[in-house]
Amino acid sequence: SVEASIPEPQREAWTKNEFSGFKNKDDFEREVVRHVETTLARSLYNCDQSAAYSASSLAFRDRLIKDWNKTQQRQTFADQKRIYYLSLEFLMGRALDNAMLNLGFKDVAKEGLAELGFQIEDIIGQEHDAALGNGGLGRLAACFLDSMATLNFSAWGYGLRYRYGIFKQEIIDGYQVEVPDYWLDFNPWEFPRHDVTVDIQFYGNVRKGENENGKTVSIWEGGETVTAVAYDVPTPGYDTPSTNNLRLWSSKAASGEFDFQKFNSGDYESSVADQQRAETISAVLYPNDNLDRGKELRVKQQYFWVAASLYDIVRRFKKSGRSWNEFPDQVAIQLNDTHPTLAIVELQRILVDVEGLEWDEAWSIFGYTNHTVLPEALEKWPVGLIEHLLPRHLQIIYDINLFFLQSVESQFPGDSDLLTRVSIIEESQPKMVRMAYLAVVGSHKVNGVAELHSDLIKTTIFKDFVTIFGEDKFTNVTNGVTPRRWLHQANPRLSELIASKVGGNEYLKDLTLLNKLELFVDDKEFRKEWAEIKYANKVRLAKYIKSTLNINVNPAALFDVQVKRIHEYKRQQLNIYGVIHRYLTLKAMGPEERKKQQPRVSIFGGKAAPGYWMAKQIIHLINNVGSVVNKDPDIGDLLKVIFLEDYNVSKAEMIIPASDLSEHISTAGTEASGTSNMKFVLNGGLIIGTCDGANIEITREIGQENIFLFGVLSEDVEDLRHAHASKEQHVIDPALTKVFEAIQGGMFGNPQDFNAMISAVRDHGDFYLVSDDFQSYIDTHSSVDEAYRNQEEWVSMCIRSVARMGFFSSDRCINEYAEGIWNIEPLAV
Ligand code: F58
Repeated sequence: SVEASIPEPQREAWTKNEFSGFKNKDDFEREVVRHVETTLARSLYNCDQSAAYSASSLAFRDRLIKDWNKTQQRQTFADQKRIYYLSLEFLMGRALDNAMLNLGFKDVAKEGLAELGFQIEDIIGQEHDAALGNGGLGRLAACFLDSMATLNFSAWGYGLRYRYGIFKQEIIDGYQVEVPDYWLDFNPWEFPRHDVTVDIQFYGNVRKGENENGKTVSIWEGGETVTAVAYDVPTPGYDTPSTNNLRLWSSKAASGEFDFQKFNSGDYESSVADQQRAETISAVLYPNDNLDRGKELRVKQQYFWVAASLYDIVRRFKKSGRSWNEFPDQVAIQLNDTHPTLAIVELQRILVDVEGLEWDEAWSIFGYTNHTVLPEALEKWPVGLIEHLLPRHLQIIYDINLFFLQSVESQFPGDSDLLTRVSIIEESQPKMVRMAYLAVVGSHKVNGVAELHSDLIKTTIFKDFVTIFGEDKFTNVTNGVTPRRWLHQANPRLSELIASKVGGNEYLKDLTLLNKLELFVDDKEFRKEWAEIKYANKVRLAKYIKSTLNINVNPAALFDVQVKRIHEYKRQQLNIYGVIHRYLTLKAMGPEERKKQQPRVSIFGGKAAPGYWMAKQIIHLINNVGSVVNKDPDIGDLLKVIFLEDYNVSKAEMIIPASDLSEHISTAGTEASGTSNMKFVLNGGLIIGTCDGANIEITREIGQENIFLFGVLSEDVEDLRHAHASKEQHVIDPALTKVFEAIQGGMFGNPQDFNAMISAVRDHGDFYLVSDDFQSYIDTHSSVDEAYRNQEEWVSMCIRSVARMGFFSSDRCINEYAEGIWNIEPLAV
């Protein structure tokens, strides 16, 4: 505010004393020592790796916050449109390594730390992942923050500051066990803003009354108030001073909620109950991927976060003194899935009830990104639940629906089936609010995340809406990944080798420059260096496997990796059945023939949602197969099966660069995009995959001769499912039958444990078409083995693929959103 700014005459004293952060190695060391001795109150006699990590992070944080301040000042001064990216998940991973690289000071830090007695890798390894997300959707949000800052867009992320992120996974006796992930003990990357708070209401009643200007409006008087406190996380761009803000809200009891009377009279428990209830809202991330469980606490989280964020956005807008009709020129809000859809309703409430404006739906503010067509993942909330928790919002939802259905009726008179189909309220028992429909009606653009997926939503879940709103409302923005984290940070040696051929690090800001690599595909020396780097990355992973699982794997074997959330649609079961088939085949061979086979290491990783029983059985089977195969003397190095515990972002950074082949094998039409497929190819691995999600566009870019595609096409999936359902007994692929017989014969532990998995294929219609795809999957793996035998050619395929991956940068993706959805230009630095 104006009152808080320093008067002109004293400003010189400020500017001359401005702290500008370290600029060289000596400065850096001084800052680290200062933080160890003062901020941490320790000394050189008491400085372990954890203290060195803390102090290094604080030194970098000091620099970041300077850039952050300047960026915010520049954006405020420019007074242009801002992007607000609303996401319930931001899967950021580690920050220190990223800050060092984006700021261009990793070498300085490395030398400085060495002089102080530490190795930089050890220090980086101390950091706890910021794991505020489930999987692809959350990681996409993190890549977008990196790209928006790198491209100098004025952008804010808004999310929730969960006290517990995604659980940590332990594997005990082959089973997944969940352990809470309390990550906030020491988090140098956030700035609590105890002065930035918003009071959020829940429950209560609605009545008619007068607003501040004497206008009659609906007034909502909440029955419970919870305070949102802002925590700011600076997010630096690469090679630019732009540092954007990720604002995460934390819930606490509204002041005055703590009941001293109860406390003094000895009723301690109920006096803290209110406080606990408030804090519960931001306590924990829901660990389901692609499943909507319809829990009240989840809607509470959503409204709490959306209301606090909108209040903040509106407050910032009003400070500029503009009139409301300029709001759409100043604000673009992207809804990451339907989780923030209540923002549409909340904005309407602010405009109509609080600001007293006329009802107007035609504001082009919201864009909605859809990430799934799976019906079980589409959010629906019981009308009664919304009515109880947010009574005024339910009225507004009914109003939005009424206006919408009236316009549909006038466009298509008499089509009552259509009205029933598209109504935001599903007339079921109980009635439900269809959040995806609300998001479509309330947004000016709806995008899918890969071409196939964007086409599919137009012909399936949103078909009627295309008829009503026209094609233009629906668009595609194929996902991308940030090459800073997923190449430069994760694979420094490859990044350096590439830079030496494509004209330096510029390619990290314009990934299409990778195409210069094509010139070196036939360069023997280059291929050799390339192969050496892959081998070194595999050695590193092999060491990790040895140290965590005590299993020896041969780094010269083909590393075949599938790491992602465990889900039937992603088909880890197809992979493990394939592994069993390979094992049976090897066992049936004579020793001479066996020697000719390509050695393989099958590596799995990923978490199952705690309540997803079938996914947990899949993990169990993988581990059981591993414990049989890995100690079979007939097999030796020919096949190893590894399940890596607790897959997360920082482990992905180690695993992805070490892969020869990765698996992206979802049933066609089920994986909206996938983003790890892009990361694997970018790191010089080939992929085996179905014609699904972004695999299709990867094929278009890199050429079909460089990818191993198999399986049915999405247009055939429905028919196949119908055919299964109509048959008495589903005829299963003969090779798969042998696999099932081995499991049921007890080869991999108690067969009972896997009855449900087998039954899903044999007796319940094989919804994910495991049997239909099995033979072509096995055959394609044979082609992989054959291709891998010719190492020179294999490496050429890898290099060619990397050279053609420019399209999959999240920078391209953000530029497409900026132009096609947000209508915003970057801010000159
Ligand atoms: C993922 N969705 C898609 N959802 O499955 C994947 O194909 C896509 O590449 C990615 O989004 C990015 O677009 C996803 O990760 C979740 O984890 C949700 C979490 C909250 C509950 C519903 C699922």
